[in-house]
Amino acid sequence: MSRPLIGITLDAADKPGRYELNHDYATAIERAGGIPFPLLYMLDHSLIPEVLDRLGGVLLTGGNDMDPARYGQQRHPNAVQLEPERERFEFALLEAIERRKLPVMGICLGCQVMNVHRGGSLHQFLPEVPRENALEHRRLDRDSPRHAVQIDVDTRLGQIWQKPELSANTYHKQAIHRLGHNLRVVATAPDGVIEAIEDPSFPLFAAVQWHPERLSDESDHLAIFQLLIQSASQASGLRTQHSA
Ligand SMILES: [Mn+2]
Repeated sequence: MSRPLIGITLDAADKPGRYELNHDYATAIERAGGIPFPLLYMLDHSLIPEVLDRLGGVLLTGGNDMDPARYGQQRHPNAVQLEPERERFEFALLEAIERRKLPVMGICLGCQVMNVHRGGSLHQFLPEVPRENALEHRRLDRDSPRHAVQIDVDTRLGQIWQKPELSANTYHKQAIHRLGHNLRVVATAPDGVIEAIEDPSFPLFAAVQWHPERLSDESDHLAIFQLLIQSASQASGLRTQHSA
């Protein structure tokens, strides 16, 4: 059976007019059994359906902070603006992904985009969010920033681990506040911060707040990409049957 093609969203490079992608995302997709395919945000949005026709699934990658006007807030002084062309593309892409229920996995910013697309909101700066036993979710100067996440194993994403807790890395200052429509929480940090979500009514519409692509040599984190590849293979198989 051939490997499914998995679209990966790109970030803006520091130099204007260039795209950027950390190798880790593509390596993780390849390790998990897919073929990575870059999704260029300067693409004419009317071509999105044609691109999605060729893909088995999509990975929404990390990045800076989206425009908080999308969830009715003013920008926090510590928020770092996401490239607006990328932001517009990702919301248009997600709209088209949902329309055809294409398998999609979000990472970090991707998780936040999926929540806000469904009408949810974000905490813009976690260090200012009062909560018990607050953890530091930003990288700061630690070499290997990690915290535990508690898993709801009775979920599509949660069942891949078959255990109630795992160790995740953490590089974010924003996180989900109000959950979007039809989404449920899959994992939380010990201080209550939402670390993974899904829409149980889709073949795969799931996201994590941490960066599993940097840990794809650990089976717990590679499993996230394997779930995307497995869902993409099933979706591609169905499509081939229908067009046969
Ligand atoms: Mn975290």
